[in-house]
Amino acid sequence: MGLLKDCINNKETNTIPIWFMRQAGRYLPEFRDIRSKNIDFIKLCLNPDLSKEITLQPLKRFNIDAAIIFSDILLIPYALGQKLKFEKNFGPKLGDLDIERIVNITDQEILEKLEPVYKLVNTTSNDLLLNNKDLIGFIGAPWTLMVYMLNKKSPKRDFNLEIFNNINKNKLLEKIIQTQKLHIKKQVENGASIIQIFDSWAGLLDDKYFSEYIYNPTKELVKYVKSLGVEVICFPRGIKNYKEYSDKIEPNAISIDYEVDPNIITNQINIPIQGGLDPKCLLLDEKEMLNNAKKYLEIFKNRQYIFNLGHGMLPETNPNNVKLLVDFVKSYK
Ligand code: 1CP
Repeated sequence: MGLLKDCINNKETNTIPIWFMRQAGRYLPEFRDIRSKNIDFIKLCLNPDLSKEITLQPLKRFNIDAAIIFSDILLIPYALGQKLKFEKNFGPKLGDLDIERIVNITDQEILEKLEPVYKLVNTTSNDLLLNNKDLIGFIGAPWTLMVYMLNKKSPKRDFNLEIFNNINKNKLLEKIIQTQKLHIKKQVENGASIIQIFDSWAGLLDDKYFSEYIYNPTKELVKYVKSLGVEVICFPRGIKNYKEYSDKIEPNAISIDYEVDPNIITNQINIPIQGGLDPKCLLLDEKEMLNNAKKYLEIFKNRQYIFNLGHGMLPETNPNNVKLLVDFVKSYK
């Protein structure tokens, strides 16, 4: 299929593969236009025509190698019957968590709620704009989902590990893993050619709990994606030990956050690396932005590397800078 897949599978590519986390989003006026007319974010995610249009928006502007489906990791708690809304200037707000009820939700009920997402994947994967490009499906890692489900809001606002006390964590974790397998399978069946696992809050967890909440559950899902014949990229934002993570989990590629030192990681890890550049670099002037990008290109010159950011694109990013950056990476020799 696309350059990303080739790169992950150790094939030579003429240019460096490139895409961006949050490449469809608020920095694009054409996204803001649709968003302003669709106040309910979940309904927008569950509108296959509009979410397809949003998924393809960045491909119409930039010479990038992949689309990522326009959806959200929090559609899983939603499909499991936990109330969810996105409030302006606040972010996600989740309702009370009833674990006993959640574990009894059937696959059928989940699939009914998420059917529009699979329709989106299906119609997008058949779009001509995706000729020779990859379509990335995704899930939130079980740990990050548990954080949102228990904290009921972004941990950016406040977070205390004590919310994990006195609840039946194993039952919840098991249900999340089973649901994520279903969600992965449906995305792949409908044409997702790569799966990315976002563990955006991995950095919050104490090392001593890593096996239980991050390594074991994520490893199980990585194995599952591979069993479907599709590549899997993991993004464990904010963790200290990317080498140990890669060795334990064995994804096909690893996406690094902007705090990872590229000079060190390149000598520690053998699998393809993705990302790294601080999204704030796209707010700098052209020369400074490209100098920062060049650093990553130089360091990762002699290995399999997918250009991306160290976290999602910021809403204040100027799309012209994105174009300059893509063209720079694409012409880099
Ligand atoms: O207009 C708006 O206010 C909506 C903003 C928005 C967007 C554009 C949200 C709400 N979700 C999305 C889309 C989205 N979410 C994508 C689309 C594809 C793309 O990357 O272009 C993806 C992959 C996600 C995944 C996601 N959602 C993550 C993991 C990646 C990351 O950014 O760390 C997380 C943590 C979420 C939760 C979420 N959804 C939305 C917001 C504002 C948040 C973050 C809340 C927080 O800061 O805790």
